[in-house]
Amino acid sequence: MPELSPAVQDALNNGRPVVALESTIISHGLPRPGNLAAARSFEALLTEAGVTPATIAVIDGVPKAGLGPADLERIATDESVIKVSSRDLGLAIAAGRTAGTTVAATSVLAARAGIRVFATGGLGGVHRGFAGTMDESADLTVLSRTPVTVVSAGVKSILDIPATLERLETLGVAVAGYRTNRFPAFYLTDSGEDLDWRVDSAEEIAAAMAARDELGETSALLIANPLPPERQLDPALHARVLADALAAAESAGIRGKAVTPYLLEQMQRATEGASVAVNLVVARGNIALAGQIATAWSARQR
Ligand code: PSU
Ligand code: MN
Repeated sequence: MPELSPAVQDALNNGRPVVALESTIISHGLPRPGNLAAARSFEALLTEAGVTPATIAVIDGVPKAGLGPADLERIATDESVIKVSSRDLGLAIAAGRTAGTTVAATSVLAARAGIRVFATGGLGGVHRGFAGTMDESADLTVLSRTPVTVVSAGVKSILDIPATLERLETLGVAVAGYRTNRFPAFYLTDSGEDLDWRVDSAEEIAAAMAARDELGETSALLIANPLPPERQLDPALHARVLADALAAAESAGIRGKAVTPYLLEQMQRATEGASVAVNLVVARGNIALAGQIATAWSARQR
């Protein structure tokens, strides 16, 4: 559990680098039809770097790490694919469903498979207006008890970032900026929030992973990897469209797991696709760094 593809099985057996990739970004985060090409390009980035990609999803009730071409296409194109967090996994498996896995669900399956490094675009977190809705992503609580290294461009800028950082601290999730002391904000390079820890190389991150193992640490290590400033969404445009998206979600009464996909889609529409282009740059940068970390980790095990 989960079922490993032959390539993932072989790489794990031989101590070669593997990176887990989430699939909700494919099924619910990026718009069709470009999402399929994006999913393929995420895997190719790793393969070209000598790292085995393990895209994680649930296919007809079978949790899988490493998808074949038909499974990847299904996740990207089939309208009946649902979004599952870790709490949903058992129910989705028993019901034979096909699902994209969030950061929370992907982390749980990656950890079960023995995959140490995982890449996403931007983590979930505490939503703005939390006091009224109590909407906080299970990504945070699951990472508090799942020993994976997650590479993410901070958390999505649609969220309450200072509150999310406070929760990460309370929950015992380790956070370090990659070549920065500032927490990134997904579409934006800098959230304005300071970080206590900065790491500058994949080897340094692998060393921290080893030290955390020695301690018996069971929480996640979050590596916050910012966009280059010249690639970020224009901050003025971002502020304007985000305000509109939040207002639209409020008046449409969007709740629960629909909130994040709804807000991302509103941003896509309002920026005429610019936010999608930035989302792809974010995801690719994180996947490339995750590949370097997995490579440094596997070299340490020899
Ligand atoms: N990163 C992206 N796009 C996404 C997500 C992350 O670039 O769509 C997904 C992840 O799967 C993350 C989820 O776990 O959004 C958060 O959803 P929620 O807020 O409902 O927990
Ligand atoms: Mn939520």
